[in-house]
Amino acid sequence: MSPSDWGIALAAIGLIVLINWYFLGKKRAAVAAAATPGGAVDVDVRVEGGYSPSVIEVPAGSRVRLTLDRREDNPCSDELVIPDFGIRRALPAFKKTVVEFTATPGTHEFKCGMGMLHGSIVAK
Ligand SMILES: [Cu+2]
Repeated sequence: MSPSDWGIALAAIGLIVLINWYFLGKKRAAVAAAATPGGAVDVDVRVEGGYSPSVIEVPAGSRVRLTLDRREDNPCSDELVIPDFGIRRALPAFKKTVVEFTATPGTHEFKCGMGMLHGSIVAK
């Protein structure tokens, strides 16, 4: 292989590493939250260009209190929708909004009002 071939090979490897890091990094966002003795599960979610964490694991049947910390005024994340629980809530910019629901067993999607940002609540 010529030196330029090596350069291309190294660039390709670097790109693969970067892509893996990006996607595997996102999967690591899953948070397993435990119920406190009081009963409710508290989960903090940062809203900024997406939801972080975007996958939230909670015990099935638990009362969940999501605190959404919106750190942007991008209109995309104006609203939070959790269809399975009939929730549609405005998220004021640069404020924290608390949303409560009982997590029935299963995977429940949550998203922005336009359906562009996604996350899920996994209750099992
Ligand atoms: Cu949106």
